[in-house]
Amino acid sequence: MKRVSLTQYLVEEQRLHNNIPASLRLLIEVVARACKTISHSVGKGALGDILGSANTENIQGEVQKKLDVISNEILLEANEWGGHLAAMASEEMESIHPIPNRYPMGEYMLLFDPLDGSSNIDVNVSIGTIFSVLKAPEGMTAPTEADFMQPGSQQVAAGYAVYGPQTMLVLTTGAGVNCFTLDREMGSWVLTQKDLQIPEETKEFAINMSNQRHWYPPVTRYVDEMLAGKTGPRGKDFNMRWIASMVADVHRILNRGGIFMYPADQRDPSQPGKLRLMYEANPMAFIVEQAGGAATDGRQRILDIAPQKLHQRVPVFLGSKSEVERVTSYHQE
Ligand code: P6P
Repeated sequence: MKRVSLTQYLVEEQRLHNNIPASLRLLIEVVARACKTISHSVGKGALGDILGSANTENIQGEVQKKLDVISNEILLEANEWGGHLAAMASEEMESIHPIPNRYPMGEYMLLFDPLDGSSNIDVNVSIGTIFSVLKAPEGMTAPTEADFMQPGSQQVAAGYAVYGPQTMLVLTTGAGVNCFTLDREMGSWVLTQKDLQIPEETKEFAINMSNQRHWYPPVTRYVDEMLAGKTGPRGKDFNMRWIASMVADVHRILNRGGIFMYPADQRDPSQPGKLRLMYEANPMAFIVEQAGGAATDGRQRILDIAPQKLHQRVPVFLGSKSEVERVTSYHQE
């Protein structure tokens, strides 16, 4: 494949699809640069005094890792000055982060999970950054949380960086999904996979099986049928993977198919699952749909959900279309 940089790709996409105006291109390039910085910090490990707990808690009541806080700061500082954003929101911050008055306010709003899968940091397993871009409402002067309450179908861009054996950036602006690999020697993102397509069929599922006794019947039925293998109702054997890092699990599914599930369960009916709608489920659902897959909460398209709260959680079923449709149909019965 001819070597194409992220910037060249974005400029050429704008010519082709007119869906990446200069301010959005700047936003994507700034986020991509921040992910390079995060990758550098992640890569230091114990050599960089970045492992372990920050001895603080985030809005989710989760103990923050040092890298959660560092990554959040990197994204905030990188995006404040460019004039492309009106506000930001993060898994690591209770309320929205308006652009400081000393900088011009832009037309976009950026949401992110700065370091997803952080329980894996200290054991050297792939983690990642997830981001979502919404347009600021016309005429907005002082951003509020209400301005962020837009369904995922309103996203103008979404992506993630995965910090694994390679550092990769996966991006959609609504015209397919493309993947860039970080060339560490040149410090540049290079287009390495174009127009990723998730295989419609699969033999691989991803779920945390330790929650099995808490699942609702549709999920139990769906998983039991796969576990029954060749002699069961599905007539084929399935494999299971669970990295406990959404970015890594979704990246595998984008490349070889599969279904990722984090369902609601009977432990806490008030909490519909663990994953957050605005900066985990929505961006991943946009990417997965753009790659020919599907993403529901068990009943409706994730991208159709009308958000009520910035940090609201949602059940997630995403990946190969035929499997997502099947498990979703079990919820309708
Ligand atoms: P569990 C990471 O903490 C995360 O938010 C996702 O990245 C991941 O898919 C999920 O939680 C793992 O949850 O309950 O298996 O540890």
